[in-house]
Amino acid sequence: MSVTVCLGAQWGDEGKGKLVDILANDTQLCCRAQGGNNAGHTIVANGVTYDFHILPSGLINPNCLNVIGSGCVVHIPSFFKELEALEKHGLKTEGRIFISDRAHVVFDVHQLVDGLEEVELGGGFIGTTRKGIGPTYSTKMTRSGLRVCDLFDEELFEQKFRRLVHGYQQRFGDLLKYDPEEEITRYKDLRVKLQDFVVDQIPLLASAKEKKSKILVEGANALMLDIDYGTYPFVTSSNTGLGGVLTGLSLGWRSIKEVVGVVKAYTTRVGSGPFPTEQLNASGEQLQSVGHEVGVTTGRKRRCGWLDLVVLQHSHACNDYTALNLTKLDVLDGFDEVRIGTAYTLDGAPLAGFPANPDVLAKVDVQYATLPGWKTPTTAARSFYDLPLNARKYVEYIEGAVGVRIKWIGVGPAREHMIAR
Ligand code: 2SA
Ligand code: GDP
Ligand code: MG
Repeated sequence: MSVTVCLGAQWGDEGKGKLVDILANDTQLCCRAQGGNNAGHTIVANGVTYDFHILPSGLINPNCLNVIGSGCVVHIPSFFKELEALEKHGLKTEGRIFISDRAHVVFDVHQLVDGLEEVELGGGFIGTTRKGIGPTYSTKMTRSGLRVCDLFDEELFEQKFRRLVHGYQQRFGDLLKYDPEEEITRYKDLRVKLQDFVVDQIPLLASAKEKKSKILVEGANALMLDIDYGTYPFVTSSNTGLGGVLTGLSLGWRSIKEVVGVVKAYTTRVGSGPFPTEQLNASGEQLQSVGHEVGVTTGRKRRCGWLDLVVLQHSHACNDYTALNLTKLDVLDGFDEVRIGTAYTLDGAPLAGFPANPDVLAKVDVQYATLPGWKTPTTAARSFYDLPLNARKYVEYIEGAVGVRIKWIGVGPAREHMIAR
């Protein structure tokens, strides 16, 4: 068995879905290990634009099975809604998508609580997607959550679910405007509809191992949103790095052959929290508009800035990438010069490593390298040497600073807009 893991190396939306779709061509199984439908991946294939949230991006390839692993959190009505949208696009998904019976269930009440918790934070709000991700991982950790396997015994489900809701009612009182009966009733139909999609992920992956299948793991969100290594508390509530792959799926470490860090040629972030290379100026606006930087799940404008090598070095230190995919190089085509954050200083003194404290991170000054732009369209390039010299220099600068080979370069949104080196 050989496993390739694709992980976001920055704050998300690097273009993981596109790489996963390309690699799925030669893959038998594509798995999600963590996160829920907070993720958003846009894939342009065969002239069609697909939006994925909880579903793995391997679904576009007709020969690829797809698993939503034990470490994920799933809002079941949204799962079906997304499947139906794909079917409308002509994708045949029957028999190719499975959910682990150990995955936790996101209920509507979790989504309402997500909103209430954001209000509780006042000016310090996280800027979540309000998809109930944080509350569901919280109830997982306090052991009051429900897993997919809990949905199938109607009586026990009701008991556990009412206990969960009761806990929230005690905490929020009248602020929680929610009637559990409607959701309980909805599961009468949903559990029947869901049955064929539920698997014990452990024998499924063990059998893939026996058959020496090629497996892809699609990361959701990204290392800087990791609950332990990201910019806490402005993070999501799962381990988005390599750790989350090992706990979220029963694959074992020995089978992992490649850990690909997906790196956008500049930086974006959605939601609150420090962002040292953010450009609140014309350059930031150019990145936002040329890169069409709008959230796939919430429609929020993404904050934009220059590439940050301190972030990438921290990300590599945590995930130990074996290769990188640099994406959206074409978005820089129109700039006279491009800048790269190379180091942080605090009160004039250089900082070693990436600060854990968000208040420190918010105060750092960034040192930049300025490289000449290339002012030439790159989307038609199909090999490294089709790229203008200054674009190649930009790629090599990043490769040298991170110390990891850039194996793929994205020069446009479609499948064919990818240079493999
Ligand atoms: P949550 O909802 O609890 O996971 O939010 C916590 C933080 O994580 C950020 N987050 C994301 N950042 C980038 N992209 C995400 N997916 C969507 C996309 C986002 C969207 O692909 O565009 O549509 O807005 C994503 N999901 C979570 C979030 O902004 C919070 O900072
Ligand atoms: P993900 O969450 O990491 O899968 O990324 P998203 O799909 O949320 O955001 C990436 C966006 O950039 C999508 O709209 C992609 O279609 C688009 N994209 C991916 N790679 C490239 C590229 O190399 N160039 C351009 N211009 N767009 C790209
Ligand atoms: Mg995304």
